[in-house]
Amino acid sequence: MPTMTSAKPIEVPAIESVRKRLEAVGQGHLLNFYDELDAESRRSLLAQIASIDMESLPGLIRAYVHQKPEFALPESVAPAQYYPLAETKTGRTWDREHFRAKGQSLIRVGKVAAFVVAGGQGSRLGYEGPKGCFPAGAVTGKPLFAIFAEALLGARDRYGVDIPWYIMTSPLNHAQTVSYFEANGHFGLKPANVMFFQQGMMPTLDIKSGKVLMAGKGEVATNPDGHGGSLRALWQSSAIEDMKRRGVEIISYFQVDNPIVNVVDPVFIGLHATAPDSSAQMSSKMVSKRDAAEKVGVFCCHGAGRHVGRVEVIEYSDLPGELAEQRMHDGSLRFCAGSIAVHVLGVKFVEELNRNTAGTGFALPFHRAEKKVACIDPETGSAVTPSANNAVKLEAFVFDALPLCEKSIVLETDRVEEFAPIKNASGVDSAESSSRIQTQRAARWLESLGVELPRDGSGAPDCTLEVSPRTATNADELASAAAGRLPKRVERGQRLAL
Ligand code: UD2
Repeated sequence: MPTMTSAKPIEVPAIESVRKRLEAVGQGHLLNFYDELDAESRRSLLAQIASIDMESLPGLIRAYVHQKPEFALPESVAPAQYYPLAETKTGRTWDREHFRAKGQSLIRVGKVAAFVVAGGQGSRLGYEGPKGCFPAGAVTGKPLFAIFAEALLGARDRYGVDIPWYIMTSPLNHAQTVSYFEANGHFGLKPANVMFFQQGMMPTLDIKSGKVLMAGKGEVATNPDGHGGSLRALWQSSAIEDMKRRGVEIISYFQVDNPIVNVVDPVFIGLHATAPDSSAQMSSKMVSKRDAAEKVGVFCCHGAGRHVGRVEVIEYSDLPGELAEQRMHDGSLRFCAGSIAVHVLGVKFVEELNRNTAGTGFALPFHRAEKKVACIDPETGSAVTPSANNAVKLEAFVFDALPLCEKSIVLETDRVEEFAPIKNASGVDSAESSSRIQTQRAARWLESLGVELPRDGSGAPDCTLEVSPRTATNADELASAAAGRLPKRVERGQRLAL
């Protein structure tokens, strides 16, 4: 199975040159315990240091540690235009079937690859392993990775083509992820079509001094560089090269936490590639925000200035309250387009982003997160278990590439059809809420096909349902896939997987 490396092998430089380089940027403490280390630990520490762009640190520390960067609202910010779900909703009419046909033909000829960002840890979930191994099927308890594999097997059945799948891991979960796929026979996919590569890491910084934290005497504390790091990792790992060799031009991007994501959506792909207001660089899906306070980024556009018309996601924490609350005449939110972190990217776009800066890579802005990070005291070497935030982690966000696109489209989708993320151990966005949405979606599809369903007093389905994306990704596909084998009715409390 192809495992791509995230960067060229690193040559370990001589200790004296490393010391000089570190001292020049105020990070000499990283070698405080060097003399105590055995030969292997010394090598590994020097290799880790060599992999970090030390020269950029003083600038980053000034910008993100010694101050909190102020968010600048784009000039005359306006809500982004979008292709609405109900074609009459915004007065914008469009021919869904036309774009579906366009997308289907691109998929059929092998121009589309799937790409999941799976480098983050499931810590919010209280789950130890890679998040993609988390049991997510409402009835079967199938892990997220198995469900996505079934979506790709379903696409193969429907379009008669193998869709290559690129999986971005991080050093925190790479080996575990790869062995999980091996142990499970790649969930029925051809191993040659499943590619793994690791994202980049950033040094974790002390919140007061900006000095790089040490995880141990021979180990620098690092954190994954955010899902925005995927745009560089796709390039550095040679995944883009591999795509080009296969004739892939379009990347269907999704997060590892959403079991009902439409992994290969022909309508979205068709719009991205052929709509007149798309430059086929990067496109996005949105759902209507539940309420003004929902914690999702919002699609906006620049109403004036150099980037007039360009689309941008503004994080909920950066969107001023008075804008978040603004209403239309019908009472709906003016800034209603919530990001579900589903995108389509052009292979050419990712390549150009990386090529444009003569091999040094392009820079998305970083976002600062304050965290508690266990480390050692750089003077004494004793362990530090912080009780308050002691660290700044820097992460890039993939949606910050949107303003780099000439023209970028946003497609509205229905929450129940495509968004049931598992992020928290309980409550909102938990396995339980995801199972409820999976059931709700399947119930809709089954009822539209004439199956009787039990409902409780609140109108919610009184059963548990799961439809594998291999069987269907919408009611029409379910009608043809399950013709003749659908029950007439589902019993109260029944658990049914199709
Ligand atoms: C993200 C979006 C939010 C909304 C939501 C939808 C951000 C900042 N917020 O929130 O606006 O769209 O998703 O579900 O993006 N990942 C990596 N490497 C990293 C960091 C993350 O692969 O270094 C992956 C991670 O495995 C997961 C995804 O990116 O698949 C989302 O990351 P998150 O859980 O940090 O983002 P979240 O859910 O807070």
